[in-house]
Amino acid sequence: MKTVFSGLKPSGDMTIGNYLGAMKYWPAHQGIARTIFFVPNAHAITVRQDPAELRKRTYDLIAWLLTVGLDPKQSIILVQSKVSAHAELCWILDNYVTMGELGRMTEYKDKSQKLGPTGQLVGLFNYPVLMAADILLYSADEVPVGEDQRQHLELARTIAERFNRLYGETFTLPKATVPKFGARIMSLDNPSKKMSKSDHPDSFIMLAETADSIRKKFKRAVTDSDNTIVYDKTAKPAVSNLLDIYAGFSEEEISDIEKRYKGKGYGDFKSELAELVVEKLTSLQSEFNTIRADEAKLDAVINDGSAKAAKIANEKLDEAKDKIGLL
Ligand code: AQP
Repeated sequence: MKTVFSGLKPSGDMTIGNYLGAMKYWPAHQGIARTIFFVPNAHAITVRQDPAELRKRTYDLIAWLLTVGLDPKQSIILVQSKVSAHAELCWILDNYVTMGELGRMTEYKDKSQKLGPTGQLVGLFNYPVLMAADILLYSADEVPVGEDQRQHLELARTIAERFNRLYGETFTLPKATVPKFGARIMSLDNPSKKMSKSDHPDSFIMLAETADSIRKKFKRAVTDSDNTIVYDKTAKPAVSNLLDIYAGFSEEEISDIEKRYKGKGYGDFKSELAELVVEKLTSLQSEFNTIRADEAKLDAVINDGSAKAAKIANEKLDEAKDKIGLL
């Protein structure tokens, strides 16, 4: 049985980008693969976090994972900081990757430029190595992610290949699986930038966004110059992004949506898109609120899942340590 592994970091409130590019697709793997999903909270601290907020968001995220359909009986659900093997393997793997390779990571380049010299922390630079450790500890075959994470996945593969070549077969080579729709949802006010939960509020829609705010944000979302609903990423990036969001929530083919809006303008399209998203998110939010209210149950999910994960992770860590001569 293949292993499917993925995660979402609690660096902000979940957005529809995180949902359409990642978590929406995860439950379907249950039952047909060994499924492991995690909250990479140690990744979140590569950017300053308020401790109380970080703790709250970690619980929120676990509750969102259960809301979208992950079942702790079928999937291992863990919190990264509860399994110390992640940090330990990261240190080992740090010695099988170069500064040059890490410096080429687009996400590091983007974030470090945005944050300036005081935000260019070693942890932010090293982020892809911790991510490689996360994945390799569980012998993941497939890692379902959005397009933005593909480069990090390739680096994890390179590190695994390098280690295996030196010491013999140790790590499974992971493969990124990227969804057909929603792989890269762009910012609502700048379609050349991806939607990110740590960006400013007008750029994203949170899963917890209120109905009024969803409507306002879509109304304000930038559009392209002509008034036609046509998918063309190069000539019409803003409308194409809205079509991606529409297709992600309605599960329709983009060409069918284009046909329906032929002859109609942006006004109709944006307000109907807003209603579609309001309907979907309102129903998810009501389920989320029930699940989130029972923190003791969330603790049980976290502790049980993290204990199961630690067993798998420690075995792989011991194997790697043994191969390189660490006692
Ligand atoms: N805009 C997006 N479109 C499609 N998929 C996306 N993902 C993130 N943004 C988009 C996917 O969500 C998963 C979890 O990502 P993450 O939280 O671990 O890190 P991220 O990619 O850095 O997400 P954000 O929202 O951009 O967070 P910040 O702002 O903190 O950096 C991944 O599978 C990712 O592809």
